[in-house]
Amino acid sequence: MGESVRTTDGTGYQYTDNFDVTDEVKEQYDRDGFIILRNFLDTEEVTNLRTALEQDKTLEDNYYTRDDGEGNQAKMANWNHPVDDITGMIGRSDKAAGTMEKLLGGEVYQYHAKVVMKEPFTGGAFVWHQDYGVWYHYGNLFPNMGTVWIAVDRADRTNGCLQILLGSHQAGRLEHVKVGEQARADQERVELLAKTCPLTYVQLDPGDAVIFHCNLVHRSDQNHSQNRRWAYLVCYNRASNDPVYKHHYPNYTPLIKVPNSRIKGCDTKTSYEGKNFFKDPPISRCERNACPTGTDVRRTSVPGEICPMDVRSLGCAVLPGP
Ligand SMILES: O=C(O)CCC(=O)C(=O)O
Repeated sequence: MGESVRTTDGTGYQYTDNFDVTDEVKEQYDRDGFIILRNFLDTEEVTNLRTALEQDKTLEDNYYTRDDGEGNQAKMANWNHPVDDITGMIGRSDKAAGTMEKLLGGEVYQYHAKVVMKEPFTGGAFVWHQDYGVWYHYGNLFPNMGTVWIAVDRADRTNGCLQILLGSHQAGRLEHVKVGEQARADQERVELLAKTCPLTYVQLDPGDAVIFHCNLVHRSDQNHSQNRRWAYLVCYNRASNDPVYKHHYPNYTPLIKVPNSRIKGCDTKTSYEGKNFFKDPPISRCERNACPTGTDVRRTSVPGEICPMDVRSLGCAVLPGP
């Protein structure tokens, strides 16, 4: 990778309820592809979130894994809709959804939320990718999408924190290929980009957040440390960017925003009802071989192009034809 390696230590905005997406914040997001909000969740909020996730039996029942191609498995639980529990209140809060609306320039809805669970010693890696590298294939016509990534535990270089190529979103969408069970951005292009987009380790304390653009190239290492690294991610789509293909993530669903105070005010028990967990079936159950072109949802794409079925193992049968 490139010569210039940075960390986010000492950078970012201290979040308070007075935080606003000023012109300066927006310019930074547009230039770098991300912003960091320290203390995005205060100590009580992140403690409540952590407790809720640790006690949540549905996470245990609904998590799935993705082979990282390096001998470990990335582990995550993934659901679609925000409800009234603490995870939903965070996703619907003014500080998450409201900030995202200002960064993306219009009304947003929750495209999905997930908990990425990097357990001590065994936590899997994520290969270099752009979220839009995959979401594009689901019929999101514009990259008007982004993620609020919240540290539930401290995330640093020792336990596999997020790594980004600063400003790489400006390159637009890259080609992706399958590695292990993940989609990896074109390696040569990533290496070339890394010469000008500094590799940056996003080191965060619990409650800190990084909000990033869907074309920002990112990855994370395996966790070889004794420290767990869990994160809670809420991914948003612009309401105007309603996906044109029906798939496992939702079409536009109005998001009912709530004031930040509701995060502390809500029950710390998480709820299952209405969330619509999406548990990726194992790759062996993918019906991609039945697909006439072996490629994508429309069954018209160029052979060899990355297939959403391959990436997420949806099974062709669940998606409409052309
Ligand atoms: O949390 C991480 O380490 C990376 C997660 C990620 O890149 C993803 O879920 O797409």
